[in-house]
Amino acid sequence: MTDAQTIQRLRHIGWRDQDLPGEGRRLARVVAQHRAGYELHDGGQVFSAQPAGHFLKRGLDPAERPAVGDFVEIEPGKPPHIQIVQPRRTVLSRAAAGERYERQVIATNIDYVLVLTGLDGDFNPARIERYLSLVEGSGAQPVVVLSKPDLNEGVENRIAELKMRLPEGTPIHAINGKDPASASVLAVYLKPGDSAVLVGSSGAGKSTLTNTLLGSQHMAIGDVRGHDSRGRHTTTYRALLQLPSGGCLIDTPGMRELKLTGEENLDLFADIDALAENCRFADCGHGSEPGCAIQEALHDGELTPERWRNYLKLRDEREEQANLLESRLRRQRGGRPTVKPHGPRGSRDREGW
Ligand SMILES: Nc1nc2c(ncn2[C@@H]2O[C@H](COP(=O)(O)OP(=O)(O)OP(=O)(O)O)[C@@H](O)[C@H]2O)c(=O)[nH]1
Ligand SMILES: [Mg+2]
Ligand SMILES: [Zn+2]
Repeated sequence: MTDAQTIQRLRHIGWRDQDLPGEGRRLARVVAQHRAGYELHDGGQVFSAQPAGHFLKRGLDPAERPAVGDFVEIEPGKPPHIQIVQPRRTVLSRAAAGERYERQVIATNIDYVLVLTGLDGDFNPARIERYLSLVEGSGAQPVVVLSKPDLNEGVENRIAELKMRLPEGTPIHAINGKDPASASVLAVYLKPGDSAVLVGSSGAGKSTLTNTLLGSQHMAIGDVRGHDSRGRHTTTYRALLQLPSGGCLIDTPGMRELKLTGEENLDLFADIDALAENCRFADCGHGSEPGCAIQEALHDGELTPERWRNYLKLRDEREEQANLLESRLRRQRGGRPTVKPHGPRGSRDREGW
């Protein structure tokens, strides 16, 4: 097969470059990761592969291991082995839950992050802000998608509330995930060559929407609990699927915890930083100081207490995580082990979130 033919085939699975990386190795995209190994797609077929030994070394930053969305070079064999991860165009990550600082890659080489929230008991603007903070550093565009409008009467009010609260220009769509006509507004994010990842709480309707866009019942769907709209963690692994539209969509398990990595800019709250510039004292604590612009904005209703609290929470968390990241990098530079030895499952695969 000529390079042009290979590129043509890889385009079906989201390859964007005009060229192939050198060496003539076979290239494929990671479409799923299981405890037992990876599933790859080369634009023509799906096959299983194992990571090469160097990806399993202790102390290796888990973010450097192959992740769903990656284009990887493969060494043929039975099974084939992933040798090299191609440079990532974009990366969406979060910090893993637990004591030890660790970045966990959610998806790579994506153009859009579809942040899905149910308009039922799942609706939570502070959580959407948290997602958007994580998306900021990824290089991908955030799109807020509100599911289950058919279960809620106050849809317009909730959209208006979000429009006020989120940065201008953030796309917000309310769609019934079960209805193909309704879901078709997302087609602009799923054109041939585009890749998008769906994130959101368990039960938000990620797999329902995936199936609707796919036109088949590929992913399992689970009920939500009546009293709090929570899902049952039905999806347990990330899966990249080719859509009939020509785009690629990654469905993910619902996330329980969404810790910042410390690399966020929190640009989403730039208006609050600008407000604080107007405080009379440069070191204003925004408490009872005279001439505090934040207190004034809270008093005037220009800034809601809820958003202010969320900003403080995310800012402190970002700070704390940035310090942990910094000390981790310092240790790495010093050449000492960066993490305590742990079992083979410790950081390799933490699905189930
Ligand atoms: N009425 C209504 N129900 C929906 C909609 N979207 C999803 N659901 C229902 O919500 C429940 C959860 O859907 P799933 O697609 O399994 O949710 P999920 O986000 O994939 O959940 P996890 O895999 O657990 O993370 C199912 O009962 C769906 O039928 C919608 O737009 N309207
Ligand atoms: Mg699911
Ligand atoms: Zn102040």
